[in-house]
Amino acid sequence: MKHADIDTILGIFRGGEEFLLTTHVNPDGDGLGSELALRAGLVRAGKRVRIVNHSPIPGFYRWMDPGGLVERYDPATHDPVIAQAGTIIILDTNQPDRIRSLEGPVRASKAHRVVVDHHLDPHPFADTYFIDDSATSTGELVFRLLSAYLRGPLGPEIAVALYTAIMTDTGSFRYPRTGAETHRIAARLIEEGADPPSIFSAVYETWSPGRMRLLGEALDTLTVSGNGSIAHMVTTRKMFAGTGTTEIETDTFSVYPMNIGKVRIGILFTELADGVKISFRSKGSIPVNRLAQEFGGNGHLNAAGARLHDVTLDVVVADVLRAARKYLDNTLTSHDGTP
Ligand SMILES: [Mn+2]
Repeated sequence: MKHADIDTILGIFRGGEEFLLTTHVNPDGDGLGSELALRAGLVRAGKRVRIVNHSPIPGFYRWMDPGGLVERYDPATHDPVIAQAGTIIILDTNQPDRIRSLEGPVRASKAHRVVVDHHLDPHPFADTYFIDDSATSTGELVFRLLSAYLRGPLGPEIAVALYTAIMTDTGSFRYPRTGAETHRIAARLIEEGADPPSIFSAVYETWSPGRMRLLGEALDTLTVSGNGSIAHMVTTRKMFAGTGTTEIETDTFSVYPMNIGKVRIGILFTELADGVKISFRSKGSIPVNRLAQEFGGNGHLNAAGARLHDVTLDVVVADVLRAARKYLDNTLTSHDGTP
């Protein structure tokens, strides 16, 4: 696997004409903000850029794309575009199956495939990797790239997109890896036109009453085990139907179990039409990315996820809780060296 330095990526930017950007299924603020910022920067430099995603933009992020620049993948429209793109940049994931319906066409394209990401354990499917798993967010990496590429001011469009990316992936500047550099970048983005209260409000103060009821029902399922160290919650298809919500609206629910003082591992199980999604959180040195890997997922030391297909919720919950208990043993610490 070829890990590139910043100059290699800048060379790819300068040498390219047609770029296609994409991110993971159910895109979050980091995936979308990174795409929109990078698009704006490349367009300013005279490049032709399209953003094509597997999923539509979730409702609470739709304000980020007033111009409708993010296209939803449609084979008839986009397969030729993907085939002809000179460069494809995959943002905020390093696993090809996470781009879902784009995986086949992206793999088949003759384009140069670049991954820009901050997750551990990249899969070898692209041509060039720009990965820093000590970064809070892909937005931080795009900031580094665009600061070097554009030289002058970034401007409000890029600043708002990147501030949103970093704010959402750091849990509003409180998750591990949020350091002085992250705040320096945030300060620069504010100077360039990002307004923290309005961005916070646009992302987080947008719930429907149904989403709040869904959270209430999810909290009702909260169960503490492992001598008080593990807390898990469940959301089901029935809850989504009853509250008029979808699985995307469980985004951020996984933080609630962590609010319990003694809890060191928090798990949210989300029942899907075709399986179960699991979100893991941990405190300290407990490597939930390794716990997630046991179930085919990946992520960071303190935040990770997995998706299982053709399984039932009850069986998954029992299996995962059994596996999670092993990680409470303090001798079992991370091999990946991240703080
Ligand atoms: Mn991210």
